[in-house]
Amino acid sequence: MGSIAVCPGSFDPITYGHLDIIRRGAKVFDMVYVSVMNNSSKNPLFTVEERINLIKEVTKDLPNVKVDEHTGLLADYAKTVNANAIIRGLRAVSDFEYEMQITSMNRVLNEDVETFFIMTNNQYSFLSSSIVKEVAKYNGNISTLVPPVVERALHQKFYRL
Ligand code: COD
Repeated sequence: MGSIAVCPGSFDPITYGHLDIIRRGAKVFDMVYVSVMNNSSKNPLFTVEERINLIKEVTKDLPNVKVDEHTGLLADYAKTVNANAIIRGLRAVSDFEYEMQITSMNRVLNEDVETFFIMTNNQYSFLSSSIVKEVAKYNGNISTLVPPVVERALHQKFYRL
């Protein structure tokens, strides 16, 4: 059996920071499932379907990346795709405490899965979906933060362009 990883997230929407983690993960693992977790506690800008379509578009050159969605626990999703790894990105010390908490919980819920952290690329260390949405909303330049297809989708949401 090859190595199968899940790269979970909200991806609302996908940014160059996410994409960098996905690309680097895809070099190490045989198969990477990028899974949009349908997390009801957040109030997303994009529907799950829209987020999936954007991720598919920007990862279409990566043959070992599959895009998926899941409602429920990440640990259960990992079992359904036979994953032995979870990939997470780390940006700053502020990410650490939250990541430690969910990593420990996921290990309790599924002892067959190990979480791996990929350190952000310096140029994306400040980048998050929330910041991108904020800048896009006030018509700031986001061309270095998200792929063109995502930039267009954001403009469409905010300005119906
Ligand atoms: N550089 C590097 N990494 C980045 C960057 C960047 N600029 N931006 C984001 N990332 C990484 C994040 O650190 C994360 O690893 C991943 O990319 C996705 O980021 P987001 O913000 O889209 O997704 P999150 O962090 O909101 O995802 C949280 C989950 C949806 C994975 C989590 O809530 C979850 O697992 N929910 C399901 C229920 C569950 O099982 N909960 C855990 C058990 S308690």
